[in-house]
Amino acid sequence: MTHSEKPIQSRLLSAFSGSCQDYPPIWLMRQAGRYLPEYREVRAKAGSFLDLCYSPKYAAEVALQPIRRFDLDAAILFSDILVIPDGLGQMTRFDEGVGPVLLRLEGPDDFSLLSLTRMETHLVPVYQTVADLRATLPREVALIGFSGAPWTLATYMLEGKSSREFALAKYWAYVRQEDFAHLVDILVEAVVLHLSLQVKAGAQVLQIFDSWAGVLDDWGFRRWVEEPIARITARLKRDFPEVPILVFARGAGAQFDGLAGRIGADGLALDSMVPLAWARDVVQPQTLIQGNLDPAILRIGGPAMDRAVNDILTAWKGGRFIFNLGHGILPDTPPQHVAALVRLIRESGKATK
Ligand code: 1CP
Repeated sequence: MTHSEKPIQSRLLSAFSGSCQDYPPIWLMRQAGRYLPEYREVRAKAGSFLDLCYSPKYAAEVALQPIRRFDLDAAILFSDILVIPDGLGQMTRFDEGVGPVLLRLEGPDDFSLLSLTRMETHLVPVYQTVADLRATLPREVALIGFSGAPWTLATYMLEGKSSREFALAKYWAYVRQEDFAHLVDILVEAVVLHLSLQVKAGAQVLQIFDSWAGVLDDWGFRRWVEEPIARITARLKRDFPEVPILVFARGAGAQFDGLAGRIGADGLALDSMVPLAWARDVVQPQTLIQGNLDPAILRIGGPAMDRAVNDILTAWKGGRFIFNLGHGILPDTPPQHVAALVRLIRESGKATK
């Protein structure tokens, strides 16, 4: 074996096998983004937000920015969950100060216009970004690929925008179940294809974002969160058994108990509301956990952050975990708070040696 072929296991990947760790690996949801001045500069040059997502040069650049600035254990592909509807042919844009705007799907006739072939072609620049990133990153920094989950994607596709009440999506989910199942089937195929192409391009870990999992009732959670994700992971595990899959089912609450087994995940990303001792006693023996500092506390920094980080480290230190936030970094977070957070995590290892 030549030197260049020698496998260097990243701290993030070894966390899944439970190899003994002095301190946990750390990366942060939305670690690339508006809180970094260098991101805002590239964003201005790229044009629209989707132009940025579809420019391998600029998208790779902004994904690398937090890696250059902070000692993080993973980079995440710079893209968005809504490249799936855009790729499938649903008109999608991001308006300044508003957020995502989609030409909403009104029913089965619209569902049948969505095209996987179109998506595969349209998203070629995204897979190119993955390949460029893997070629550029140091080998100890893992590359995470990602996708939205069918339920969360469907909320945007049916509502046409960010929602608080999900009236339309819930109407389809609870009343028009057969038609909704047809849309979910298309999205299961789209997510499997999207994640498979990212793995083929060089993604080493996958995260599935079901940011709105917590707004469904018990039946809805099983039918529209668990069932589709279980189908996706089964397909990915068949083709890429070595690639760990993390699932962020935000707001799942007591559903986190047993969830990893039911959906075939290798780890669960927990939101900040999950009680630490409960997660340690109930969830961590079942799977690796990732999380769950409140992004608002990262923004505050100082002693409030020291306390919260210490609570998380103390609770989860004995088992498998990856340090992260409970949701994405807020845009007005001072970058020096992120630097201080990474230092705290690294120093936690020294303190216990
Ligand atoms: O103008 C800008 O710069 C837009 C801000 C922004 C950024 C930086 C958006 C708009 N998306 C992203 C990138 C992004 N989104 C990443 C990669 C960057 C990284 O993590 O470093 C990822 C993984 C996402 C995932 C994403 N997009 C989710 C799931 C995670 C979560 O936050 O819950 C969701 C729900 C979206 C949709 C989305 N993208 C952007 C907006 C404003 C929204 C709507 C959010 C909402 O409805 O509340």
